[in-house]
Amino acid sequence: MNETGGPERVYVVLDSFKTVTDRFNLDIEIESLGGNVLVPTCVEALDQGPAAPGSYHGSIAGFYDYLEPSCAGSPTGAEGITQILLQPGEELDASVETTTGDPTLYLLSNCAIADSCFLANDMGTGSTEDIVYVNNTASSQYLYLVVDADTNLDDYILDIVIK
Ligand SMILES: [Ca+2]
Ligand SMILES: [Ca+2]
Repeated sequence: MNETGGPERVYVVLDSFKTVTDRFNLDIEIESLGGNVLVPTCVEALDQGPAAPGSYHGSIAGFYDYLEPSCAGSPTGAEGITQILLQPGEELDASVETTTGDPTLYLLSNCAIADSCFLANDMGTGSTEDIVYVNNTASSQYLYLVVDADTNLDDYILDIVIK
């Protein structure tokens, strides 16, 4: 990831132990990351409105521990929240990667009420986690996606896919 704030030149090298004579295919993807999509409080998540699908790089350093839903194992670290809007039949695929800690991802139906947590995933003990949810109801749903942990997290990359 280019974190310099300006353009950065890097070199991709194809190397091997033998002389490569065959054809090869090299796939290179360059993706622009959005900024902070997670906010510290329910009120700010409501103000911000639904997150657009995409990949975001931000930080939740300095956020607070307001939410400790039991459905997510009562995570005692600070959390970041973003609103998600799902139309009927749409699927949310969210995944998070953090530079430190052991994140938990969960969904709230009401961002002011921790016990409105209805789906959580804390399968991994490392720095990545993902969650999948399908709106099988007949109406659109406003949900709140939360990145939380037992200890305070810092930088994150959050991918939000809605299909
Ligand atoms: Ca928390
Ligand atoms: Ca985890």
